[in-house]
Amino acid sequence: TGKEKWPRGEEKVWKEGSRGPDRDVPSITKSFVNHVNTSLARQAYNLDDLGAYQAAALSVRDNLIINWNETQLNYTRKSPKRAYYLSLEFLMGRTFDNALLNLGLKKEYTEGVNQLGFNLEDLLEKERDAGLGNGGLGRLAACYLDSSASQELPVWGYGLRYRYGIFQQLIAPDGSQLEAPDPWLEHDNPWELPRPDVAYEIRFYGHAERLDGMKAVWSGGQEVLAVAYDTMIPGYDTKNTNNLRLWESKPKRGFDLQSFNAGDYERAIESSNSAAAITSVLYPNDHTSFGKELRLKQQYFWTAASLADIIRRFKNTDKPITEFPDYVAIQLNDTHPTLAVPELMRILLDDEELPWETAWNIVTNTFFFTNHTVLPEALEKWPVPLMENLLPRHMQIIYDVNLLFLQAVEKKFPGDRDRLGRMSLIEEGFPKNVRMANLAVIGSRKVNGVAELHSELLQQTIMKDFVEFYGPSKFFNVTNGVTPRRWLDQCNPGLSNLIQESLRIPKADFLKDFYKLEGLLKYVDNPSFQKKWAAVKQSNKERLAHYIEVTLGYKVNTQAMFDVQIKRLHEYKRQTMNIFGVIHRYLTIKAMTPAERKKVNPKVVLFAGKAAPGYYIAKLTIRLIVNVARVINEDPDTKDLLSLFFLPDYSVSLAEILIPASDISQHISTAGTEASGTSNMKFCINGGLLLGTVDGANIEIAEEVGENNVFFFGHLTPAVEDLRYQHMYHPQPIEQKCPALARVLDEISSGRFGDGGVYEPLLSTIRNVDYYLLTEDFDSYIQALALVDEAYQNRVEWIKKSISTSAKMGKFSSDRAINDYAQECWNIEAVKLA
Ligand code: B1N
Repeated sequence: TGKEKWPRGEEKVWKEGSRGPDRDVPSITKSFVNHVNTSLARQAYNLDDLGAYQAAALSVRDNLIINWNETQLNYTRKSPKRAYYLSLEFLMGRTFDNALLNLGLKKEYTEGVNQLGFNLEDLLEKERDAGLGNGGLGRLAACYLDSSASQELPVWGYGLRYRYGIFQQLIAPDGSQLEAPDPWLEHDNPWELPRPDVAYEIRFYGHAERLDGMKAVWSGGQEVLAVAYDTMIPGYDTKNTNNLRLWESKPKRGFDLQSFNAGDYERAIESSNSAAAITSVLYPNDHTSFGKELRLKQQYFWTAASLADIIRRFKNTDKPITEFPDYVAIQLNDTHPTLAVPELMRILLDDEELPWETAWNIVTNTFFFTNHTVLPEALEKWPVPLMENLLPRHMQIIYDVNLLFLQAVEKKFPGDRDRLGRMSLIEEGFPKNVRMANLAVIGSRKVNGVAELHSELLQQTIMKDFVEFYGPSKFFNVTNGVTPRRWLDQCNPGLSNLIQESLRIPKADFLKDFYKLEGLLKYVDNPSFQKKWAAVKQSNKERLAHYIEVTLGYKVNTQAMFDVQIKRLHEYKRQTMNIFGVIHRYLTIKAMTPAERKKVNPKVVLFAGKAAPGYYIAKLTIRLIVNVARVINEDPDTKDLLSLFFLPDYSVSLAEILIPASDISQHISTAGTEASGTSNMKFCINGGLLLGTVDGANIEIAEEVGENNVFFFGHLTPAVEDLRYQHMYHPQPIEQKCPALARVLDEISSGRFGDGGVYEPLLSTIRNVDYYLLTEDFDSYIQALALVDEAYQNRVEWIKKSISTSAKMGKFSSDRAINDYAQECWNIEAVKLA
């Protein structure tokens, strides 16, 4: 609206004073030098790579801020409906390279820092990963921010600014995992903007006094300050720049003056320490809910601050509160932010003084809920006594919601007490627990899983009663996706360039419309293209080999097949089956004659991943892998044919090196346990083939790329329940069930890979209950591995598979996924910059 009055002072002076973006080399170097001299107070004489990275980052940040300001002003003026992505985890990785790519300034910065005596690649390496997440769930949130910004959708992320992200993983001399803190903020973070003026007081404890009706007053207790830090999220090939707002906790006052004056200094800082503790560290457990008070505090602190911020922004539009759901959609990333449901009720009832019905209507039209796992140990439950103490008013609201809800269930299914028991927000027991998934379902407009199979399973199992109550239309699927900017162009520039040359379209065309990759199909049989395709893979393997040599001191054979499994360590993901398979291969090669060995497909097996610090079996698995590697890599009989590495401290940045270099990757969870998986998508985009079970998004990948291009094995989901029942009630010795696996376990027990006794607790989980059914799938796994070897021997056929796979991965762009959410849930549209 060009006719708006200039808000302050002389428009001309403002306009002349405002700097445009620095897009040419001279402006970039000028800005860089200026930041060196002023922001860092340094000069050419005392500037190292770290300093140069910081100066370059600050100059890029200036560009981002200019775009961010323009975008946010545009949103404010147009007041479109907005969506908010509430996630306790954002696994962003590095920002610098991605910002350059999205701004389209990589060439200019390469040239600029070169003129000043630096190498851009070296500067990129100086940045620490923002590791504010555990794995897939957190990385998905990061991909969704990139896609939202790139498609000019008005979406903000809300999370916590952990002072320590996911721990650093070290490997001890005995092979086991050690954890060290991740001080990612040590050298300042140039990518964030502190917003000390954006702060909210968050209450804990105290008491809630009921007024008449459904209202109450919550007072007393402790108040903690939530302070905003903003991270700019640039869209690709657009000026549109969105925001990720992370909250830091601070004491409301520096310290308790009363105790201080009374001379009790320790007590004076105690409460200030406990306030700061809330955002001090990311919980490193995925797929387990512990019931720890600090975790509940994190969840409330974050949801309350985010809602206060969202409501303040909404109120600035002067719309009546009843129109809230017309302007605001909030996505709950798993159950972690479910307290937002009673918190919004509290605000609407107690502050806005709306009647219950009106308030509940607003709530249930605002929230949308994504579930990410069906594993029972991951389902969040909070002990009622803990909730009552920490959040007394929310507990009242939860009881009220429950009462009205169960009355409605009773009306629809009269006399069905079991059903009421299952659907209740309160699980009976000592103590009672609040079931967060039930609360999230009841409080949301729609509920989705993250891949077709997972969404089906949800509806058939943990949400069955709710599907029967609400009808099926409340439940749907959004298959996950990943951003092609980071997971193709940024991590694999060689491949991205080759694709561009061949398709003869601007990069932005296929990076923003990923289905365009299908154009590659016409080159599948073209020998010169095949050669180029293979050459890119080869150079990525060499890049990885260099990394392995630098970090582990081993030279690897880059002519060998690279077989990769990288993900959190978990029994359901069955890294155990992979390492047992490696041992099986080792024993097989050992038993061969030299002539037979000549026919073996040489292979490098790579693992990486962190184990939750308290997850004993997962940590033992790491120890086993490391110690098996020590034996295999030193054995002169086999080491040219088989080598094995555990790469420590898996991260987004390490994934960016590993994924483009893989020939085959493993996604071998017990059928029905991996909700989706997202690295499976990243490997296939980069022309790595997939060895997997019929689980999660593997199924949809095979549907897209063709089953002949995927190596599937193992039992299917419907068989799993039966098999487990058999294992429980008709156990059979492992020697009968699966002799090949029994042999491998015996070799481990016998001490072939170091003290066998160490691994007994791990081996006995498989010999006894075998909950994840290794003994059922191992034989078909070994057969599948043999098929992989056979296929790799015909290199041309393999390359064809690789090209055809990449070409058909369009569906798995997070642009598609985010559009599904925008249309199915949020009802938001792109907001163009004028
Ligand atoms: O979410 C990913 C999926 O692709 C994976 O299959 C799924 O395992 C992962 C509690 C989780 N599910 N649940 C979690 C993380 C942290 C936590 O505290 C649970 N992570 C997943 C993206 O949809």
